[in-house]
Amino acid sequence: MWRMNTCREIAATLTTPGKGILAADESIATMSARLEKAGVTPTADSRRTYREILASTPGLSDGVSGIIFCEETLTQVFSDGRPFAQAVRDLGMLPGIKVDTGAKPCPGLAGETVTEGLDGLPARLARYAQMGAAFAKWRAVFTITETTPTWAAMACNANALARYAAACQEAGLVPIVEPEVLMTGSHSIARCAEVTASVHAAVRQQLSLLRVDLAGIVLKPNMVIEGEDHAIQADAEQVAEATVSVLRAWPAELAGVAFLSGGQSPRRATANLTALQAHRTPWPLTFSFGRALVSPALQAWRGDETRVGAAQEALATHVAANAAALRLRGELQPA
Ligand code: 5MM
Repeated sequence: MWRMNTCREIAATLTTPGKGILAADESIATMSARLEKAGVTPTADSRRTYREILASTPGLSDGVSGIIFCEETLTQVFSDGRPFAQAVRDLGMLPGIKVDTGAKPCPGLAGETVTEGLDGLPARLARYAQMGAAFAKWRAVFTITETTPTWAAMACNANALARYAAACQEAGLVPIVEPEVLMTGSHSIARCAEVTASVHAAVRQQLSLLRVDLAGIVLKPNMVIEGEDHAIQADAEQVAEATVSVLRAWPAELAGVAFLSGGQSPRRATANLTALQAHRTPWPLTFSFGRALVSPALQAWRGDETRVGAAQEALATHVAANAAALRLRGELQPA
């Protein structure tokens, strides 16, 4: 029971009004590719330096409640020798860890993936908790085509997400549950709404079967949005309306919703987050952006130690813009 209370308290902290979550949990492969593209040689130390620059941004905790890292970062230390988890807590934020091992081809379902990482998960979670992690993250991905995602892919991924969430709560870690319907493709916003609703229904069913306490999880969904190759771009009000319509199926006890940015430009992600605040919902609607927050910072830094201040300023600016969007919640909602 104490673990359930712990999870509820951590989930409430993560979804504190006016704050969001920073996703800095790129796998070694993804992070290395992004560093290389920015002209930085990818090594364990350049990945460490980059994450320290992000986490130590002055004032970050004004708009960020928690930071998600990958396992490599959680085993690393700040340049003053403090382990990342400790340093982030000292800075007033909660450290979290991505615990899935990635989306892998799903046997039996040609072209679709299932996210793996369940083997040995309880032992890993106990270790991460001991290292100071307060929460975890697991991401399932779904691609929209004429024939996908199939019910089978939704069922497999929803079951894995629920098993992960149940294991996290047993370990006293809050699970961030991330079912991501990708923007890849030319589908309409209506098709994204239909698929996202089906994915969420599968996830809710599995969470309920495994008795996951919804007050002790954070849902991290995609916004409902057209595919990146679709001819017409929906405006922020349309995205917000479609997104909230799908989310309404979630019960009021859910601790909160923290959106991923999914490849939207930073400007569009913030505009959509702002429009979402005009909707009255029983759960807070916040951000857990990766690229929409960190891409400008990486571009500003490019591995140059004289540009650390510029990188931190870029991150702080984008965090402030999104935190400001959250603070409009009271003002934008109808009386
Ligand atoms: C930061 O990227 C995360 C890890 O991705 P890989 O394991 O593929 O390297 C990712 O899970 C991220 O947390 C979410 O997709 C949200 O990030 P965006 O950039 O979509 O907001």
